[in-house]
Parts: sequence; structure tokens; C-alpha cells
Amino acid sequence: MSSLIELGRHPHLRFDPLRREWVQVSPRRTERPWRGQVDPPEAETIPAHDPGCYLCPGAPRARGATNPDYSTTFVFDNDFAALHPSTPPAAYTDADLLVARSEPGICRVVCFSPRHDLTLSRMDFAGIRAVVDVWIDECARLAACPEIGYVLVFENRGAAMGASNPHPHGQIWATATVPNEPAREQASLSAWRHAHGGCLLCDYLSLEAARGERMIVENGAFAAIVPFWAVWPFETIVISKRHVTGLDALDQAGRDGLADLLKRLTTHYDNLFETPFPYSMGFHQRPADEAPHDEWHLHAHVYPPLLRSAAVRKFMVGYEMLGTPQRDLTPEDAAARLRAAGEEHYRGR
Ligand code: H2U
Ligand code: ZN
Repeated sequence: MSSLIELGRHPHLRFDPLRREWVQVSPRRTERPWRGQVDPPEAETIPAHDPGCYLCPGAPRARGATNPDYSTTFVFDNDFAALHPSTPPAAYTDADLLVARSEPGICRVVCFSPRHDLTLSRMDFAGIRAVVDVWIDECARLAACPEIGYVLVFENRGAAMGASNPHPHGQIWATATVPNEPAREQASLSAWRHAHGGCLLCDYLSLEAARGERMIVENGAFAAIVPFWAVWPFETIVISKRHVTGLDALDQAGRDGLADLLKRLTTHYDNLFETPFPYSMGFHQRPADEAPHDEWHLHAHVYPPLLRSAAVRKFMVGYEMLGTPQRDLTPEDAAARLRAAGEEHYRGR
């Protein structure tokens, strides 16, 4: 068997056991010249309150509602929801090739803070802890709806990831069926359990704790790691140290640990290029049905697009779309750089 150091000097493939597909790693490709898109820097000075922002306290939303004068978090039904709870059942099949079915669902928007100018990295622990509670309460409420089979909590942060507004917020989409990504992971987690008797992510976490080289941040309840099979340049996976199947199974220490970890991890990100780091982040957990789903292990994926600087991002195009996902620096290099970015936020230095 070759060593990882040896392998890491040359292009190679790594296996993602959650998605059960290969990732191509092409180390040192970031040395190539860049004459492509350069993103404008994200504004660093935004007002604490913006009367024109549809997420700020007391502000009017696009479809006539007015936000309350909230002081911690605020959740509302998305005014432009992608899914609706009352969608009537329907199905269509033609020659086994044209297959469709109706999909009821509920879309919620979660404002993390009344402050327009903050990010998770710059909110205080108590503020993030309140967001964790809201996520869990919403998951429980939505999972109890008879039409709902899965609840996905996520955040798109930053214009580079398509967020519509800098105000700190996330979304929750609850759907009748299990979406593609968690469905795929569920099959992998079940298969691992049958083949090895344990949990894939429990086993992976203990391996990474022993190796150390891809670990970024940890506390008693959670760890953030650049996965061995990361696709995005500075991708991380946030894994619960206890084998819990969903956000609702987190006890007080677990909720505290998640809030602490999210603040520290997002600070590492911001510090890397001294910019409010864009990313898409979301939680994968068991489906909202009655089954125990012991195969499930709560985790979050953080997919940030920045590659070389605040201005140059990774595009998933060409070979990634048509062949295999590909990355330009090794996960071990990415982890070392993220760790070195430190936990004292650059704006407070
Ligand atoms: P994103 O920044 O991730 O796009 O999330 C903002 C969501 O807020 C988006 O889904 C909703 C949009 O539909 N929204 C409202 O529900 N009401 C509004 O007045 C504007 C935006
Ligand atoms: Zn705002």
C-alpha cells in the first residue's frame, strides 16, 4: 500500500463512502494562471439595520406582511415557497421513461438575528444557541405534519452562493419525500451497517480523531473535518460525536456544542481570506417517519466555493459536470490552511 503523502504528490482518485462515488484530486493545480471571473469583494460595512431589507425587524416583506419587532430569531413561511402543503396527490408515468409525481411541502425562512450586519461567525454564542433551538423546534413541528417525510435545514451564505440578502438567515424545506442527497446517504449508511455492523460516521470520526491531519475544530459534542473525499476546496463535514439520528436527539450539551462549533468553524473560514466566507451548509438527519432509523448519524456539510482568494472561486463545470468531481488542492493542505487561519476573528484583531 502507498502512503498518502506519496499519493498526494500526484493526481489520484478518492472514494466518498457517503455518496458512494469517486472524487479526483489534482494537487497543485491552483498554480495555473487565472484570467477568469473575479468576484467583487463582499461589502464589509453594512448597516446594523436596513429599512429596505425584507428580513429586518419591523420591515415590510415583498408580499405585504410586516416583520414583528423581533429581538432574537424570527421564522416565517417563505412568501415565495417552492413547495405547498396542500398540493393535491398526482402521478404520471409514460413507458417507464416519463415519470412524475406531485410533491407537497413547507418552506420556512429563519432569521438568525435582528442585526442585519452579522454572520454566524460574528454572532455571540447565545445568539447561535438560540438559532440551534429554533432549528430543532421547527424540525419537530414540521416532522409532525402528516404530509411531511423529510426536513432539511440549510443556509446559503453570501452572494457567491446565491443568497438573496446579507441579513443572517437560513431556510428549512420540509418535503413529502426524502431528497436525493440524504436518500443516497441513507442507502450508504444502511449498507455499511449491514457489512460492518457499526455506523459509518462513528467509525470515520474515530479514524479522523486518530489521524488528526484533517481535523479543524472540535469540542465535547461535535467535530469539523475536511473529509478525506472533499470536493469543494475548503469543504468540511460537521459530525456529532454521539450517535444521534437527528437534530431533535441533541441534549443541552449537544446543542451547546453545535453552537460553539459553528461559531468557531465559520471564524476559521472568514479568517482564511479575511472576507465574510460564502458557503452552503445544511444538516442531514433521519427522515420524518415513525421508524427509528438507527443507521442515521446527524451531520452537516459545509460547501464553500472560494478557491484561491476572496475573489476567485471554484466552478463545478466541464469535467465535474460531465465526468467526475475534481479538486485542486489536497484535503490535507486545505485542512492545514483552515486550521492555521485561527479562531480570533480577523475583524476583531
Ligand atoms: P435566500 O437568501 O437563500 O434566497 O433565502 C431568502 C428567502 O426569503 C428566499 O427563499 C424568501 C425568498 O423566497 N423571501 C420571502 O419569503 N419574503 C420576502 O419578502 C423576500 C424573500
Ligand atoms: Zn436585514
